[in-house]
Amino acid sequence: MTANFDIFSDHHGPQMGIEYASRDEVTALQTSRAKNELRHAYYNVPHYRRAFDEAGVHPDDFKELSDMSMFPFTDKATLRGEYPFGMFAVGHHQLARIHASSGTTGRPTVVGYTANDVKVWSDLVARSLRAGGLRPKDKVQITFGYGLFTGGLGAHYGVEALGATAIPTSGGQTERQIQLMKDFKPDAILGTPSYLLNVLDRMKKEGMDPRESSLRVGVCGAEPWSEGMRRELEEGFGIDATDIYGLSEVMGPGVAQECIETKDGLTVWEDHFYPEIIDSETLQPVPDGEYGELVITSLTKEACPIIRYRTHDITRLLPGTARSMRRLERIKHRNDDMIILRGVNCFPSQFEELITEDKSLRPRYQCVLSKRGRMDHLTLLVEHAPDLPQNDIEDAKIRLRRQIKDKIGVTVDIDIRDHVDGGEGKAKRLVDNRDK
Ligand code: DLL
Repeated sequence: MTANFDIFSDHHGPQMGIEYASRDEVTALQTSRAKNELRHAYYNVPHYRRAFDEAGVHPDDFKELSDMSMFPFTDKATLRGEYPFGMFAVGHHQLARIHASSGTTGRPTVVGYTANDVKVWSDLVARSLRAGGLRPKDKVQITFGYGLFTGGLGAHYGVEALGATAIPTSGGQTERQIQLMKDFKPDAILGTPSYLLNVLDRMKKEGMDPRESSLRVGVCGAEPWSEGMRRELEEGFGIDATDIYGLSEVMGPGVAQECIETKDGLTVWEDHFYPEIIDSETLQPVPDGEYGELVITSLTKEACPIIRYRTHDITRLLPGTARSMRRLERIKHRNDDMIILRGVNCFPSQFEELITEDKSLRPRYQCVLSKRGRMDHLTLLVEHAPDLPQNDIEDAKIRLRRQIKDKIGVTVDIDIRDHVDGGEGKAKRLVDNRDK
């Protein structure tokens, strides 16, 4: 789908302001903000003072952006170790909100926001949604979960800050979502791509044509998704679908957003975040254009400044296009999602690319790891298209197995079913049964 949308049109406003600032202006702003943020972290969060002292660095050593590499990393384990409020730089009376990320194991990571943090976050989500194709006149169905997860409330405040109308349906209850969609006629929908695919499939199953819905745009994120998934959603609903990125430890949704006019990766809002890509083995920064792990430093956060947070997301930094700030390539996987099969490294996203190319399969799948003897073994559960005859299922199975062998170089078992649970929030792509 191409965006029938003009960036110069009146409802977008002129190309001015920080989104279109020159590289030099962005660098100057980042440098002065990073100095403040490093000092704020050092003087107000005991963990950072300890970690900087141990590394032998002081905020005054920071003179230019490349000096950031002297400072120690922060990761999920750091936040867990400081559970619940050890990473907060302000007193409780200054907090407007607390969120937490459940994670699959261990203690949750907890993040706090001052009223100003909530305002900045809302403005960044509003900026993201506008870049992703939303307009102030739009009605927006928000299917991200509301609660401790940052998706629902983060999106909600952004929709309101944009001046648009929020329809806070949260996740799940798909039939009700569809009924409300028919009755309220939203212009846009926000949610995880796997959940929007659920909605699409349910509509078709009930004999509706999703292309006849009132939707014009979908802004999707919170989990990796592929170009194939984008195609499914765009063609299925007759919409433009753009990508939104963020993580709770850094803020929530709205750290980076794909612009609808180019759909070429996610612009990082560099006035509030300083992104780096590191080699996850040497932990050294790599130049723009090279792949590695994304590390983010907040530049303006009051309640929970975050210094060099290791996201574990694999991507690379690219020059700006629709905006002057740098882009992240679509995030296809995390380095902790890697599966190693007889020495070959692979990721769920690679299977997804092949699955979405096959019309007899749906991009609803799960990678199940188990042990066979001493060897790791992978079974790929995949859903087939509705009403596919048994013979075609068998053919699809042989085809996919061969494709995986040829293109990824691994041998896996394929189990094609009429239903694979897609979940209501983030899809669980990897199930590790190796201990069972
Ligand atoms: O998922 C925040 C969010 C909500 C982002 C709604 C976008 C929309 P967490 O639960 O802390 O926060 O999970 C963060 O999710 O490190 C990525 O691995 C993954 N992720 C988030 N957005 C994308 C995306 C929210 N657009 C983790 N593409 C991140 C790929 C994504 N992965």
